[in-house]
Amino acid sequence: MSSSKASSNPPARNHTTSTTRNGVVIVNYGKSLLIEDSHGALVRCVSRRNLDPIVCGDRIAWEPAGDGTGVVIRIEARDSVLSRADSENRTRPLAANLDQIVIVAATDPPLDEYLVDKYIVAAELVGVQPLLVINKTDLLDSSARAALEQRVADYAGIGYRVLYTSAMNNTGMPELEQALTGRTSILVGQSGVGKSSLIKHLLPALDIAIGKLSAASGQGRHTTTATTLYKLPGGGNLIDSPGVRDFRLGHATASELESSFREFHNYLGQCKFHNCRHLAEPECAVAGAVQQNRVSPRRLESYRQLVVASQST
Ligand SMILES: Nc1nc2c(ncn2[C@@H]2O[C@H](COP(=O)(O)OP(=O)(O)OP(=O)(O)O)[C@@H](O)[C@H]2O)c(=O)[nH]1
Ligand SMILES: [Mg+2]
Ligand SMILES: [Zn+2]
Repeated sequence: MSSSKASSNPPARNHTTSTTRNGVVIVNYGKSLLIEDSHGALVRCVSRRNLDPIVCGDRIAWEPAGDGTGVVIRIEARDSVLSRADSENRTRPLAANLDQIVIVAATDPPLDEYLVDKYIVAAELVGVQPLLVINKTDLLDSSARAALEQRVADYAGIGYRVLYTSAMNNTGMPELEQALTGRTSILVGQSGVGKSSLIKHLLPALDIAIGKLSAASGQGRHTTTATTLYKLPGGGNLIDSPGVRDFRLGHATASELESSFREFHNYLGQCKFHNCRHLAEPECAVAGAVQQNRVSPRRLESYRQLVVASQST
């Protein structure tokens, strides 16, 4: 995927004046947003009213308003965008111009493989690499660790990279740092798995208010309220996002869904029915692969749940 900067794009003819500047969106608070200008300065901006929703990571064009703030006048073309469906099934962008989706999970809160699968499908649909990070390994004794590795083996077995970390005792940080350097990554996952804690380790200078809110509320929940982009000291960007209880995929066709399960690829086109959807059809090659232990039954179940969910929308 290209990571070309907005400044290398040809300028659009409309709305461009001599005062137009480039910037990258650091955080969108709703009413206002913070952008980083081409000199690295943070500028508070508002969006021109006719613009589509602006998200973290967007490359934008803006104009100074004269009082130290700015007005975003254009969103540059996106290389990639991670989206979700809202409760009314409208597709909502979450972050743009990503190279990698880092799915953070733990055993506290419990590992939710269906959620992990949905993020992997989202990454496959966006065309960016997923990386699975299992955090809080300090909480696991050797038998709990072995049981967890067994559950995660599905992912490693089909070629997804899995890293084990502990933000508590600093395990796995060099590997994580290496996987993030030079890229734009977003950390996603349930609330409380340790996304912000990992970022704090990677960016010790930043005072992320980890756990303050959870301590105050006693809920341990939603300590991160707005998706925010941080610059990594070794190069690259890391986007922290608020934890979710659920993640609903944006619209995907049946063929997009089956293609997003990479271990199905060898079997697609080999089912008895050319339009087999691998639900309950006879002589389904994907179901056959499950019988032969070549495909995980749990992954096929996730696929089926996603097909059924996409039919009901
Ligand atoms: N034992 C242990 N606790 C951790 C670890 N990482 C984070 N925590 C704790 O888990 C809690 C949640 O951590 P956060 O970093 O706020 O989690 P988050 O994923 O950013 O949560 P949201 O912002 O709500 O999505 C805090 O109390 C952290 O101290 C870890 O590796 N081990
Ligand atoms: Mg957080
Ligand atoms: Zn089939």
